[in-house]
Amino acid sequence: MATDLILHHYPTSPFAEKTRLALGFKQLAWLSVHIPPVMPKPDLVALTGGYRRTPVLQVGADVYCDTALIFDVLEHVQPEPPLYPPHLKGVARIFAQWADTTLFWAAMTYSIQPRTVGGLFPDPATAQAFAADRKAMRTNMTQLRPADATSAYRSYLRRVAHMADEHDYLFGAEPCVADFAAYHPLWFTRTRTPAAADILQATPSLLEWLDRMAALGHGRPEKFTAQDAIEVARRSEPLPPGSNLLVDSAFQDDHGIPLGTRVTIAPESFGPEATEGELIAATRTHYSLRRTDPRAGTVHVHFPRIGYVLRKAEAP
Ligand SMILES: N[C@@H](CCC(=O)N[C@@H](CS)C(=O)NCC(=O)O)C(=O)O
Repeated sequence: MATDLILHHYPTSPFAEKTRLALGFKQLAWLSVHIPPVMPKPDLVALTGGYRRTPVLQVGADVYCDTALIFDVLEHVQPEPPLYPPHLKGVARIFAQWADTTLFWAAMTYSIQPRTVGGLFPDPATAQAFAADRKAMRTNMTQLRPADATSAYRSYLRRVAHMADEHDYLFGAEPCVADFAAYHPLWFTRTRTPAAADILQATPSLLEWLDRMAALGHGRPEKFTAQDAIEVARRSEPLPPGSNLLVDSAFQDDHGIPLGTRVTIAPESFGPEATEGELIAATRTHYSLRRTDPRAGTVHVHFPRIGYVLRKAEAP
């Protein structure tokens, strides 16, 4: 059974940084496959069947989409130190969901502005290709106006700083999922758009917390190619529901869609690309699809339940 953790990501992605830092926190070894930041992504899509967001975690022929689910897998693989300490489980997950959505979009809209865009891309053509790619991804979401995003980001930074004023990490003496989720949008502002990072100066306790988080490192990455990752999938058997790296397997039917149905799963917002396959699990926490790819063979692709839309596939 292949057990190597293979992370498909690119260096400048905030959600990838969230995951790299969690790998560092847990001191894990992992294989690093760099993917393109914009479509097309044929090697990634050979594994996911459509999902194109960053990052994706592969273990053998099991493909885990979205950092919310990837964090559950990392916790399963290496329970210590915990991302979900028992006394913080509820509040830390709810905070993380806020940080990955509301805080993230305020930070991105504030950070990517005319005075920073020159520093983000090597040339105007790359900047244009990026803008067009992300515009197409935003078809299913409402967008903040830049000035509103700035006001919101300032307030959010102050609120999170109140937490960092009290202890070394947001909820106490150790980091938990909440810290990783709040870290990556601020990391983007600080490291990717330094011309806009002045907004962080008003909250010195956050700057110290950012340094403490950065010191967790990225664990032990080793370079790997996309072709080798696809070969790992092709040679591996996907794990049956109940014995994979996810927490639960009991069927929970909220949609009137039985297991065995051909379905599609797509993000609720940001990125309309759907994955099609046979529904083999729909649990309280996640969906799993089985699909067969000409290059990767039979794979199981897993999504968190929250934030994803499940539909019956259209008849061919
Ligand atoms: N909820 C997703 C969000 C992932 C996400 O939006 N990632 C950004 C990069 S930081 C993305 O996919 N951008 C488009 C791309 O990389 O193709 C997660 O937690 O993984």
